[in-house]
Amino acid sequence: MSKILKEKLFSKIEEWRPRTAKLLKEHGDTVVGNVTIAQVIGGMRGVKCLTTDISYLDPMEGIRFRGYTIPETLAALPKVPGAEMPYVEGFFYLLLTGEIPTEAEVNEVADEFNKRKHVPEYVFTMLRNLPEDSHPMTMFSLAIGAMQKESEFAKKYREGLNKMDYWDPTYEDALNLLAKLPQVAAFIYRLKYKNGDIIDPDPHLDMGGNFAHMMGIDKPYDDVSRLYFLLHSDHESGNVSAHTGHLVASALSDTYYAISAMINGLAGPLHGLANQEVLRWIQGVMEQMGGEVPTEEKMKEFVWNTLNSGQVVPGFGHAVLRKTDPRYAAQRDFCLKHLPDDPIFKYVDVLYKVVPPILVEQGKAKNPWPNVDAQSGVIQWHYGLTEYDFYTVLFGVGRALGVCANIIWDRALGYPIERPKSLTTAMLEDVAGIK
Ligand code: CMX
Repeated sequence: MSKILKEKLFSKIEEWRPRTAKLLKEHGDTVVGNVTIAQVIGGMRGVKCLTTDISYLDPMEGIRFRGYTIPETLAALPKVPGAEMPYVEGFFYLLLTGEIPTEAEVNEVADEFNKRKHVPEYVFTMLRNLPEDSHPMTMFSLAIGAMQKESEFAKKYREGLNKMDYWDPTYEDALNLLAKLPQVAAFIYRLKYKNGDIIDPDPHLDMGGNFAHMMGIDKPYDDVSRLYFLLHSDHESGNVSAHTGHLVASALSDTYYAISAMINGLAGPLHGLANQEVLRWIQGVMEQMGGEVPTEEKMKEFVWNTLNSGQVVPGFGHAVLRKTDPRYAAQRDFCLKHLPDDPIFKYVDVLYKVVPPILVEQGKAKNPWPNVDAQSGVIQWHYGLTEYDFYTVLFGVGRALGVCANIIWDRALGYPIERPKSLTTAMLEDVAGIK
């Protein structure tokens, strides 16, 4: 088995360890920020208490993966021959090492993924035996949890593992799991929506190409998949899915436990499930409109009805971003190029015009602009994936890339078990000076 990625990663780990050690040893008491009562009660919004080098989210600019914006990432990475989009495998190399891989390095990682992609039969048996109306995210989380018995980390830990070596079996677990996720996801889709008519993987295809093949969807769905997995991979480490993965792994629960938990966090409608909610909401509007694209006036009415009934407008707002999400913009560019006349894209475009001013007028949302989920479902629908309950599974395959990279680095840098402190209401009243 070729070792280029692992050796490169280890050289980066050796470079990084003294930096973290120095910060802790010589600057451990330096204050990073204060925490207010609003932050304690309000979901720790903006509290600077995590660290990651995989990606950074600027409120105005959006995400950078290892310092690269989305357009820079797409331009710099080696492309799959005949495709517009880069290899997902090469993108994972970038997340893990911070370096743009050469063609040869990408091929090596793609090879590595290919060798590890056999999904154990018991996963399929278990999925077939779940209730038919199980949500795809439940099926995905359970499938990942079921594979925990394959964990190299758990095995090595039981045998006695030096803390300095934790990262090694974590890396093995991460690659073993990531290589299998596309097939597990495609299996869930075809089991649930295509009468179990399963398509076997093609050993000659890259991750995105193979996923499209196993879904049974023609080109350019391979590029859609590559773009989708890349865009959804990482959004620094405070979001619910990334933070859940980090938190669970901090107890030295292995990658399978951590990624299964990550999927559960992603399944909430305020987080990843918003992509299915957007399509569900638009379908509701389309039904009422008899399929016609509504005027801006009519759309405003639908948006206000949603707000006035105490619901959120899915696909808009963000806890950190204060501008249009560049992940939204990248998908919009794709729509303008490949599906400009799609009726749902037209709905999404009208929403882009009407929702932000309404959210500003309502005066509650700190960010009135669309996020990644506002635009992602329309592309899936266009290529025939109309079963929107499945959309968050796609987000999950992508997010696992970033969270796995983070977990490997967590173990490499020896981050401890996470354990913040809680206070009682009476203690907060005391701090506030309330008698
Ligand atoms: N529609 C209606 N109200 C919204 C809103 C939206 N799209 N976005 C924010 N608000 C409301 C909040 O519910 C909150 O109301 P209350 O004061 O009544 O509780 C108020 O505005 C302030 O919220 P905020 O500080 O701007 O936003 P938060 O950091 O609390 O929450 C998020 C962020 C994403 C959960 C929120 O914007 C939201 O619910 N958006 C819709 C769901 C969505 O698209 N989620 C996906 C986000 C991206 C992802 O993780 O995949």
